[in-house]
Order: sequence, then structure tokens, then C-alpha cells
Amino acid sequence: MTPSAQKETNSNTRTHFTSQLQELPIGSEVKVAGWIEDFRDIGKLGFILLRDVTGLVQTVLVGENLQKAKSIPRQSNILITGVVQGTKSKNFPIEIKVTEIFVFSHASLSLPVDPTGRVESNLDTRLDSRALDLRNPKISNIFILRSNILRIIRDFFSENKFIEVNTPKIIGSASEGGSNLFSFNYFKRKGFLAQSPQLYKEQLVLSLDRVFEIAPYFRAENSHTLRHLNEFLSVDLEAAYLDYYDIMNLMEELIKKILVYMRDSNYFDNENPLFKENSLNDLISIPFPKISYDKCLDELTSVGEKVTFGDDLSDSSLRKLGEKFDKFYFIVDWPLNLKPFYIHEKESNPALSKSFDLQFGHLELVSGGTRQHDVSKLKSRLAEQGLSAENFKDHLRVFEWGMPPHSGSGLGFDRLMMVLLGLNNIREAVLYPRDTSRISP
Ligand code: AMO
Repeated sequence: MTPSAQKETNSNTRTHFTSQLQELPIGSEVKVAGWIEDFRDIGKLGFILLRDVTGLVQTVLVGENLQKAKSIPRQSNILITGVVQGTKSKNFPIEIKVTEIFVFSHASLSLPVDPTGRVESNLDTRLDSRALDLRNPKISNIFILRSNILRIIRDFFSENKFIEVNTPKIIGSASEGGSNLFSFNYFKRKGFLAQSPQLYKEQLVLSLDRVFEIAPYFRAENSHTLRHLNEFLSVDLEAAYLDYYDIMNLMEELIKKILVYMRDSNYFDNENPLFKENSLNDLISIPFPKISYDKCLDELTSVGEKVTFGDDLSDSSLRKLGEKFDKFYFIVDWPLNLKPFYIHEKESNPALSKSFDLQFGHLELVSGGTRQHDVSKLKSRLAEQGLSAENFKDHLRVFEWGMPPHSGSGLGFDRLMMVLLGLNNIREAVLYPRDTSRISP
């Protein structure tokens, strides 16, 4: 009989994360792995502060181990074997008395950023060395929270009977009209990077009823702002038989669920200026206001902004609105001419559309609406917008197979993270941001 392959074992296998040590009885033998955040030598005794992604532990060294520690640079990756013991330190509940140090890999003596955060670097320098920047727990916490919130979102959709889908990001024609498309050679023709999953998610409601997708959008926009990227993550949903009011309710429920999670896990500290003056409980309990586009125009005119019906709301207009409405609110019923071809007009006033944006102050977080599912109207809307129905033929034919009425939205997830953490630059919320001047690392 052929023996089955086996994992090679050696003594350098971690037994615990640092966050698990407190629960162990004093005297337990453990192996913890991570990087040296700090080393102090006070003569006959030395201390390595060992950090892993879950926390920090103080380890105590004497004799040969102390001698060895002196030659290992900070940030090197090591495994410490030792015994859990009580400590006199005010900063730690327990410490480890070291019996052995094993070095997995030495860190260079001059590192591009200081992950302890003691020496501050500007964001560009940090992004150039992002993997190391993430050793700083203030930074890794952003991404741990991102991961937890994505899990909450998945659970929320699953509880509401949505099916998670993955649609192609290499596409043959535009999903959101012709501009802002990245194009490239795809064998003997042109390929594009998807601006959004709009057309696919609409097609999928034909059979799957409710779908959601968490995936990147690619936009070839030449924007240089703190809230635009050329690749960003969106949480998209599309649902048969719901209208845009139902979608707004779902979005509000989802965001409140996330706020409750953050409140209950003490994520909001006083460092988030957006939540400092506001009571988080108010945000959770009070309905998000729904303000019509028309009402926004009145508000803006009353503060001296020059906007007329049919104009998009400029950055300056949104900032003015954001002064009055500084938390979450919806802007509903936009002029039809401002919305993409797939948005449904309002029956009571066809110059308006069944659409909404969810704002936080001046920042747009979500956009969505009820979709046009009448194929002849879709064709005229395409023509009105100067788009060729021929380019959308694969999409339009689906509407002749018994399409249900449907609605949906797209949530800019990186922007939501900015709001939740009070970050003023979207790049802080993204591991490897892509903007007009950054394509690596
Ligand atoms: P829209 O183009 O408004 O809608 O995009 C949806 C949401 O994505 C975010 N967003 C951005 N985030 C970072 N950088 C950018 N350059 C950027 N552009 C947009 C915003 C925005 O609200 N198909 C529709 C959605 C739908 O109707 O379902 C769409 O693409 O938060």
C-alpha cells in the first residue's frame, strides 16, 4: 500500500495566538509566533514585546536567550517557546518566561515605515510599503473591521433570501454608458473592465429573483479627490418585485445593523469625529430622512446656490446640503435625464425617476432605483442617451423572456468604511488603492 502524504512536523509550530494566552493557566507551556515590536535590555534581564495580528505579549529573557535576542533586529519574525507566568507589569495581564527563541526571518535594519507608529510616515510612503504598514494595529484594525462588516452584509442578504453571485469583470460592452471605461486588447477584439455588474444583476433576477454581489468596479475617471478611486469595492443588489422604497429600507436596515455591531463591539472610539457629537443610538433609532431632489433645490436656492431643475448636484451643492443634513439621508426622485437608461420614470411625473442616492453629509454612499423592465421603453431610453441598442442586444433579449419588475442599488463599500471610521481619505480604507497616479504595489 502506498503511504499517504503527511504534513512534516517540527518543533517550530505555533500553539497559540497572543490573544489566547490570558485564558491559559499559569505554568502552561506555549509557542507564540510574530514579530519583535520592541526589545529592552536592563542588564541581567531583557524583554521582547512580541506582536501578532491579535495583540501583544511581553516575554522575559535571561542568560543565553537574552544574548541571542540582542542580535535580532526589531520586526524580525520569531517563534518564542516559553511558560505563561504572572507579571508585575501594569500593561500586561500575564507574560511569557522564554525558554527558546527561533528566528524564522530577520528584518532589515532600515525599514521604509515604522509599524509601531512612533515615527509617523505620510500616506504615500505607507502605501508604498503597505504590507509592513499593516503591522501597525491601528491600520490592521481597519481591515479586520472591513472583513467583519462584509460578513455581516453577507449574513444580512442571506437572511433576506438574496443569492450571492459573481459576474464577469471582463466584458464586451459598456454597462453604464460609454464613458469611464478601461479598454484593452482581448485577443482579436476589444475588451473592457466592468464599470459595474448592472446589466448582469438585472438579467439574473429573471430566474434567481434576489441577487447580490460584492465585487470591484473599474472606472477610468480622471478624478483627484479623497473619495474617488479607479478600482473600488461595491455591494450590489437587485431584487424582483421590490421597488426603490423597498431597496432604501433594505439599505437603511443594513447600515443600522452594521452600526449596532460597531456599538456593541465598542468599535466607535472618540477618535471618529463624525460620531463624536452625534449619539450613535440616535443614528440607529431615527429613520434616515428622505428628501426629494426638488426639496434639495429649494434648500440650495435658499442658501444662494444657483441650481435649476435637471442640473446634477455639484460638489459645492452637496457640501451645502451636507451642512444641513450631516448624517445619513436619502435624496429621492431625481430628474430622469440625470439617471442611466435602466432607471424607471415616475408614472405621476415622467420628468422624474424612481431613483435615490443615500448620502452621508456631502458624501454619496449608495445609488439605486426601480428599473425599467419594458423592453421598448428601454430601447428608447438608450436612443435618448445616444447609446446603440445593438451594443446592448444580449442584454435586451433577456427582457423578452418574461422579466419581472425589479429594483436595486450599488453601495460604495470603501466610502462606507470612510464614514464608519471617520477617515478623510478613501485610500486609508483600501489595502492597495488604485488611483490616477498609483498602480503598484
Ligand atoms: P454609481 O455609479 O452611483 O451607481 O456607483 C455606486 C456607488 O459607488 C460609489 N462610487 C465610488 N467609490 C469610489 N470611487 C469612485 N470613483 C466611485 N464611483 C462611485 C458611490 C456610488 O454611490 N449601477 C449603479 C448602481 C445601481 O443602480 O444599482 C451604479 O453603478 O458610493
